[in-house]
Amino acid sequence: MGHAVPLPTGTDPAGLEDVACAVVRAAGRLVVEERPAQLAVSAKSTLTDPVTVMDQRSQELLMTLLGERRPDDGFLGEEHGGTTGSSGLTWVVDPIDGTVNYLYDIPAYAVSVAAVTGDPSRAGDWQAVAGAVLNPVAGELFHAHRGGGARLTTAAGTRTLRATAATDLAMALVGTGFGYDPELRRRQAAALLELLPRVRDIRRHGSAALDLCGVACARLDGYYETGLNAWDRAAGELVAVEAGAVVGGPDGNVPDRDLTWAAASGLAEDFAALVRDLTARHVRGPD
Ligand code: LIP
Repeated sequence: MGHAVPLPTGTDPAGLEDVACAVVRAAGRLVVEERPAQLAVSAKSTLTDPVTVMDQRSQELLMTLLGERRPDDGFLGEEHGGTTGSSGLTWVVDPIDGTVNYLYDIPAYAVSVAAVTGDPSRAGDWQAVAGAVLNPVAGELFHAHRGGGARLTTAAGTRTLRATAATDLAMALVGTGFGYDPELRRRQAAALLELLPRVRDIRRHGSAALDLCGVACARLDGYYETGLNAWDRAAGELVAVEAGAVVGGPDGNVPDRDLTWAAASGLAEDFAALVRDLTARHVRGPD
């Protein structure tokens, strides 16, 4: 989660959480209700790294809504260069996290929005203050603010989230994901080969934001991935920590592109040691 970055004077984390919830709901309605039958797709980093017209429309809507509500804040989104604000807060946005799932109409994608202090372009130099992750098809809204706990709101109501009480790696259900670059995927597969016999099983849902919320709501005991950007993880990390999970990276508690992990607190020490070792030897190491 990075080192503590002071909150700008007058910051209201609970109010920022309400803003995050409101804007992800609006963007969630857009991406579900206006999803065209024929989805126009273009490639980003590789041919398997898509962006759709709905990613762009969702981000434009989020920029507009956040600009109306929080005109002095900065903005950093997956599909758009950042804008610097004057308030000391920046909104970090993934307009559709799990774009491949969205493309295939698999109901496991999310709109993820977080308000952060510090510089979200530099790992470890920012901290989430409030955030929301919405799975618009499942109608599941995960939300939290710093020091305020984490909640899941559905049509049935709102409940407080707690990560699992897991302590045994061999019984841990672990989420992960893979990058868009074939060489990275080869390395991630080599790490997975060693991990799989050491845990109960893995799940690959296709959305980092939902995987981090999965740890928060006890649907996963742990999660790890290489290659995540701030927008993939800013809100989900906060939800996980506020639900009592531990979040970290390759060294200490700072997640970054090399490694982001989250785990139930009783599992965290062993899980962190395992995924750090596998990542260092297979993903970041020499051939
Ligand atoms: C996705 C992540 C997921 C990862 C995918 C992709 P996107 O983000 O949320 O965890 O495994 O490769 O990076 O590109 O759908 O916003």
